[in-house]
Amino acid sequence: MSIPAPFDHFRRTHFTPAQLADPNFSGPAADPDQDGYTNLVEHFFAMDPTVPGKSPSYQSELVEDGDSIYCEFHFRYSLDAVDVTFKLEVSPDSTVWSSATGHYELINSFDHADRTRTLVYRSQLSEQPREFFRLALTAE
Ligand SMILES: [Ca+2]
Repeated sequence: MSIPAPFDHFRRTHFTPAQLADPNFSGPAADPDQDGYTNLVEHFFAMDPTVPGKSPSYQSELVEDGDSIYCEFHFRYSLDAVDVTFKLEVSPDSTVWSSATGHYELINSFDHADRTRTLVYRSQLSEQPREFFRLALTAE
Protein backbone atom coordinates (compact mmCIF):
# COMPACT_ATOMS: atom_id res chain seq x y z
CA MET A 1 0.00 0.00 0.00
CA SER A 2 1.41 3.39 -0.91
CA ILE A 3 1.36 6.09 1.73
CA PRO A 4 0.01 9.48 0.54
CA ALA A 5 2.45 12.34 1.10
CA PRO A 6 0.38 14.29 3.69
CA PHE A 7 -0.09 11.21 5.87
CA ASP A 8 3.57 10.30 5.45
CA HIS A 9 4.56 13.78 6.64
CA PHE A 10 2.29 13.33 9.66
CA ARG A 11 3.91 9.93 10.39
CA ARG A 12 7.41 11.35 10.11
CA THR A 13 6.50 14.17 12.50
CA HIS A 14 5.36 11.79 15.24
CA PHE A 15 7.22 8.48 14.92
CA THR A 16 10.80 7.28 15.25
CA PRO A 17 12.56 5.52 12.32
CA ALA A 18 11.98 2.14 14.01
CA GLN A 19 8.27 2.93 14.44
CA LEU A 20 8.04 4.15 10.83
CA ALA A 21 9.35 0.81 9.63
CA ASP A 22 6.48 -1.02 11.36
CA PRO A 23 3.11 -0.47 9.61
CA ASN A 24 1.38 -2.12 12.57
CA PHE A 25 2.61 0.82 14.62
CA SER A 26 2.70 3.79 12.23
CA GLY A 27 0.35 2.71 9.40
CA PRO A 28 -3.00 4.44 8.76
CA ALA A 29 -5.06 1.70 10.46
CA ALA A 30 -2.79 1.31 13.50
CA ASP A 31 -3.62 2.73 16.92
CA PRO A 32 -0.31 2.68 18.84
CA ASP A 33 -1.53 4.86 21.72
CA GLN A 34 -4.63 2.63 22.03
CA ASP A 35 -7.07 5.50 22.39
CA GLY A 36 -9.54 4.04 19.89
CA TYR A 37 -8.54 6.44 17.08
CA THR A 38 -6.45 5.14 14.19
CA ASN A 39 -3.44 7.09 12.97
CA LEU A 40 -5.48 8.23 9.95
CA VAL A 41 -8.20 9.67 12.21
CA GLU A 42 -5.52 11.34 14.36
CA HIS A 43 -4.01 12.82 11.18
CA PHE A 44 -7.40 14.21 10.09
CA PHE A 45 -8.16 15.76 13.49
CA ALA A 46 -4.57 17.05 14.03
CA MET A 47 -4.08 14.89 17.12
CA ASP A 48 -0.87 13.36 18.46
CA PRO A 49 -0.95 9.61 17.64
CA THR A 50 1.47 8.83 20.46
CA VAL A 51 -0.49 10.50 23.27
CA PRO A 52 -3.84 9.01 24.33
CA GLY A 53 -6.51 10.88 26.24
CA LYS A 54 -7.47 13.55 23.75
CA SER A 55 -10.63 13.31 21.68
CA PRO A 56 -11.24 14.57 18.16
CA SER A 57 -12.60 18.10 18.16
CA TYR A 58 -16.29 17.79 17.33
CA GLN A 59 -19.59 18.47 19.00
CA SER A 60 -23.28 18.66 18.25
CA GLU A 61 -25.93 20.81 19.86
CA LEU A 62 -29.52 21.90 19.45
CA VAL A 63 -29.88 25.57 18.50
CA GLU A 64 -33.04 27.68 18.56
CA ASP A 65 -33.36 30.23 15.79
CA GLY A 66 -36.71 32.01 15.55
CA ASP A 67 -39.45 29.41 15.64
CA SER A 68 -37.19 26.58 14.53
CA ILE A 69 -34.85 24.22 16.33
CA TYR A 70 -31.80 22.97 14.48
CA CYS A 71 -29.13 20.43 15.11
CA GLU A 72 -25.66 21.92 14.59
CA PHE A 73 -22.55 19.83 14.14
CA HIS A 74 -19.08 21.40 14.43
CA PHE A 75 -15.76 19.76 13.84
CA ARG A 76 -12.16 20.97 13.52
CA TYR A 77 -9.76 19.22 11.20
CA SER A 78 -6.25 19.57 9.80
CA LEU A 79 -5.90 21.53 6.55
CA ASP A 80 -2.85 19.34 5.85
CA ALA A 81 -5.01 16.19 5.70
CA VAL A 82 -5.86 16.68 2.02
CA ASP A 83 -5.53 12.92 1.56
CA VAL A 84 -8.56 12.25 3.77
CA THR A 85 -12.05 12.93 2.47
CA PHE A 86 -14.96 13.39 4.84
CA LYS A 87 -18.66 12.97 4.31
CA LEU A 88 -21.52 13.73 6.66
CA GLU A 89 -24.07 10.91 6.75
CA VAL A 90 -27.51 10.56 8.33
CA SER A 91 -29.57 7.57 9.42
CA PRO A 92 -33.00 7.01 10.97
CA ASP A 93 -31.78 3.96 12.89
CA SER A 94 -27.93 4.02 12.96
CA THR A 95 -27.98 0.98 10.64
CA VAL A 96 -28.67 2.31 7.15
CA TRP A 97 -26.63 5.42 6.35
CA SER A 98 -27.00 7.88 3.49
CA SER A 99 -25.33 11.09 2.45
CA ALA A 100 -26.46 14.16 4.37
CA THR A 101 -26.14 16.32 1.26
CA GLY A 102 -29.28 18.41 1.00
CA HIS A 103 -30.13 17.61 4.60
CA TYR A 104 -27.24 19.20 6.43
CA GLU A 105 -26.08 22.57 5.20
CA LEU A 106 -22.63 24.08 5.73
CA ILE A 107 -23.36 27.39 7.46
CA ASN A 108 -19.93 28.50 8.66
CA SER A 109 -16.22 27.89 8.28
CA PHE A 110 -13.35 29.26 10.40
CA ASP A 111 -9.64 28.88 9.68
CA HIS A 112 -7.32 28.81 12.69
CA ALA A 113 -3.65 29.84 12.96
CA ASP A 114 -2.56 26.22 13.54
CA ARG A 115 -3.61 25.14 10.02
CA THR A 116 -6.91 23.69 11.18
CA ARG A 117 -10.43 24.60 10.08
CA THR A 118 -13.74 24.43 11.91
CA LEU A 119 -16.82 23.64 9.84
CA VAL A 120 -20.35 24.16 11.14
CA TYR A 121 -23.21 22.19 9.63
CA ARG A 122 -26.87 22.70 10.43
CA SER A 123 -29.91 20.52 9.92
CA GLN A 124 -33.51 21.42 10.43
CA LEU A 125 -34.97 18.80 12.73
CA SER A 126 -36.87 16.24 10.74
CA GLU A 127 -40.29 14.80 11.47
CA GLN A 128 -38.58 11.57 12.51
CA PRO A 129 -38.69 10.84 16.24
CA ARG A 130 -34.90 10.59 16.15
CA GLU A 131 -32.06 10.84 13.71
CA PHE A 132 -28.41 9.85 13.82
CA PHE A 133 -25.52 11.42 11.98
CA ARG A 134 -21.86 10.65 11.62
CA LEU A 135 -18.71 11.87 9.94
CA ALA A 136 -17.32 9.20 7.58
CA LEU A 137 -13.58 9.48 6.77
CA THR A 138 -11.95 7.86 3.75
CA ALA A 139 -8.27 7.74 2.86
CA GLU A 140 -7.58 8.63 -0.77
CA1 LIG B 1 -4.67 6.40 18.38
